[in-house]
Amino acid sequence: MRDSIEGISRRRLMAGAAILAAPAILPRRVFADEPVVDLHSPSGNSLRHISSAFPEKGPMIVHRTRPNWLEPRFEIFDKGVFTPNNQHYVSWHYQTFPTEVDPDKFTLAVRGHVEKPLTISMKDLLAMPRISLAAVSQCAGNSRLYFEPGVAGAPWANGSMANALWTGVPLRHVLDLAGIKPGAQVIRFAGADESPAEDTPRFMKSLSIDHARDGEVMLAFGINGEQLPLLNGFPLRLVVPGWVATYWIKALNDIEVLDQPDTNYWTVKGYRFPDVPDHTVAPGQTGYNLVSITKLFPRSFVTNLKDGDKVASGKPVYLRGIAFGGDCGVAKVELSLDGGQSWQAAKLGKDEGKYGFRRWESNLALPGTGAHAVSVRCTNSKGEAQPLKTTWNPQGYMRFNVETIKLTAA
Ligand SMILES: Nc1nc2c(c(=O)[nH]1)N[C@H]1C(S)=C(S)[C@@H](COP(=O)(O)O)O[C@H]1N2
Ligand SMILES: [Mo]
Repeated sequence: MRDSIEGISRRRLMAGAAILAAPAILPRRVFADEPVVDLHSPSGNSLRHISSAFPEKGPMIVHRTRPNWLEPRFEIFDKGVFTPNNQHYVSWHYQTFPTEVDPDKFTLAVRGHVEKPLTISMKDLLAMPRISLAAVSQCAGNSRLYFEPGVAGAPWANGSMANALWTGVPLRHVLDLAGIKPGAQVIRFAGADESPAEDTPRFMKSLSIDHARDGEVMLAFGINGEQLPLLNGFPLRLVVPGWVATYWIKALNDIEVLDQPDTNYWTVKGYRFPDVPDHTVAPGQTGYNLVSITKLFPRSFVTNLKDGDKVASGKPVYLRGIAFGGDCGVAKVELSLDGGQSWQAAKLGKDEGKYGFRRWESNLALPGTGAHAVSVRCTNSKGEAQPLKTTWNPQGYMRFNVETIKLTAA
């Protein structure tokens, strides 16, 4: 296996040198000759360059170069339920993200309200008990480009999501080694990207102690059997299965057990959305509370055809896609040709784990020639279904409504 997880070593130091050079050669004009993609945003602002210039990444749609906002073309989600590492989207808040990492020197601190503060090396971690599980990492702002009216924030199309087989040490194991003291309240996580300015808060998120000790939250060094790409948090990241990627701290080097609530900006103020049904409000609406985004919601997409495609009439059209349940598995995926009045079940593919993507497929008979709107809906194993009504909030967070594509049969 290329780049085996055990093989995190000096080889990476060599790669590090090349990685360091990459951001420096990425001014806008580099993209002049590169392909452009139209993301069909309802509010304009649809054209993006595609670049293969980023380290360990294939062709990526570039929303911002520094710090990076990169996503793959949506077609790649048709190839299988595991997103290739070189097509895994990239998002960083701050320019201070690491462009070079020496895994021999990298350490993870476990400190604060513990019996025994620890400084753990990658070698130590690689010798600890490990688990693997499939889970979707999705940015809270995935699909923000399709909010109508448009909103501020990273203008993601539908590709700031990825499913991977993650390998790492259960966080519980490391917390038990350090020994959480009685009176501890929350556990806070931070990475190697320091605060970029004195008045700018370091990027940090926290989890309750029970959640952190659930045996699934992990310190991951492996992704689909390889080491983490630098831009995805090499050499170590937090994986919080079923929760939004905001919590999945990259280049994780600091775990702090607090004996009081976490009052840092990113925990208290950042990443909140309206505390109303489906987290959906009308533009201009006021008088609601905000609540922190935590778990993922069910979503589903058609991947083998796209909006506007032409299909042959007179025979069923083969449709295929992916779905995920959020913080539990996919119970069913259904299709509708009448705007959600009636639904027919699609066939589900192999279950690779409840937090991952699940493939679905269907042979759908279109009633006659002309335009047809095809809607797809996922219901998760807790019975939560994607809403028909389009989700909207001023922050552009957590779109999860039923998606619809138009096909023309001729
Ligand atoms: N250290 C660190 N971790 C971070 C972030 C960050 O800015 N710094 N961004 C978070 C957010 S909002 C997202 S969407 C994911 C993106 O992970 P990826 O780049 O591996 O896709 O990382 C999360 N972890
Ligand atoms: Mo994000």
